[in-house]
Amino acid sequence: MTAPELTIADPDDAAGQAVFDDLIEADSRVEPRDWMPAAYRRTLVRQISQHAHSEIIGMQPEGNWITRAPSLQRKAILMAKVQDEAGHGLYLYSATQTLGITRDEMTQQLIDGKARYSSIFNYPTPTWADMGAIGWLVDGAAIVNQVPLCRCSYGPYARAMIRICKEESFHQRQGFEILLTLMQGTAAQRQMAQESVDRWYWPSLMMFGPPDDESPNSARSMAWKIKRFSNDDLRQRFIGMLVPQAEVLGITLPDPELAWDEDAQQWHTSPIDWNEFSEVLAGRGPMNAVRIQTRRDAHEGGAWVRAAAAEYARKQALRDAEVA
Ligand code: BYC
Repeated sequence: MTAPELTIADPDDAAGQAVFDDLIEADSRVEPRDWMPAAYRRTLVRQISQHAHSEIIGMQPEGNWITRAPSLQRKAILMAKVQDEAGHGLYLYSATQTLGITRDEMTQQLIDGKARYSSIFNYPTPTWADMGAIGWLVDGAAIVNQVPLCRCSYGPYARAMIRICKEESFHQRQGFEILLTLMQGTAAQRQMAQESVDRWYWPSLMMFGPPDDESPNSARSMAWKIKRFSNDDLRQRFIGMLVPQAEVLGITLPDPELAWDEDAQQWHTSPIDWNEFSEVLAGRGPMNAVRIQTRRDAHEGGAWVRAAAAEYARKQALRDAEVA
């Protein structure tokens, strides 16, 4: 697949820089053919492709439960959710392609283990309650992180995020509803829900990235209005959203120190285990190797579909040329 035709910026174009600065200052959108600094382009390729990969890898932990969902209705809902994630990945790959990289290149980086994707998808899903915890915590964190991205300065990313966020809201509610049903069930079901939240809570806090003083990309991304809020600010907002919802569920968030600090006007938490986060990012999380191997197998197994589609397109183009 070829990259869309682009005028890649002359990095020393002072007039282009001035127009770009004005667009950012005015809170307008930068579009694919606009001049943009090379580092802005690189940052977007990095963030949007990582986001796309996260959606695609994120299908695996839940896909694992489609055949085992406890009812036909649960199965249909879960299948729809996982399909939504495939769709999100495709919008995001398309948005990244507008920056001059091909989907083939991005896919190759992913299956070669060279690309990042969200740390959260390197954890296993051994119980049905994990479908609830993923929806409530993982999609919940995704919404908090992604709603501000609807106002990101890069037009194609911002527009993709609008639809994605609408679908994520549905995902979050379905997760909450799974947990609520379990919490209203038997003692064993309540225990399963709590045990799952115990496992997913801390990794979901890590989804927002390292603390602000250890986040090398934040300052520049915020100046460019790609990111609108810092990692820690969003993490705080997420905790504030969870606390009342946990009360409704009757679930305990697994942090004995969690409390609202009136003086600091923020949530006080136990220390987050950033060592665990680094291990997962370094490829040593519980499921990193399985996730990449599964994606690689799927890509290789799908080669015949790509070949068939390309051949169909070639024949179609020939037929169209004959008609013309
Ligand atoms: N996992 O300077 P920082 C979903 C990396 S999909 C892995 O703060 P930045 C869903 C970071 O990339 C959820 N890596 O970076 C799907 C950087 O490394 P590089 C995905 C992480 O970019 C299916 C380094 O750490 N969401 O919700 O300013 C089912 C330093 O970090 C993580 C998105 O992708 C992490 N958690 O901020 C259900 C949202 N955190 O690239 C749900 C879009 C940090 O320099 N992305 N790193 O080698 C973002 O908002 C930002 O990229 C981040 C990180 C907040 C994640």
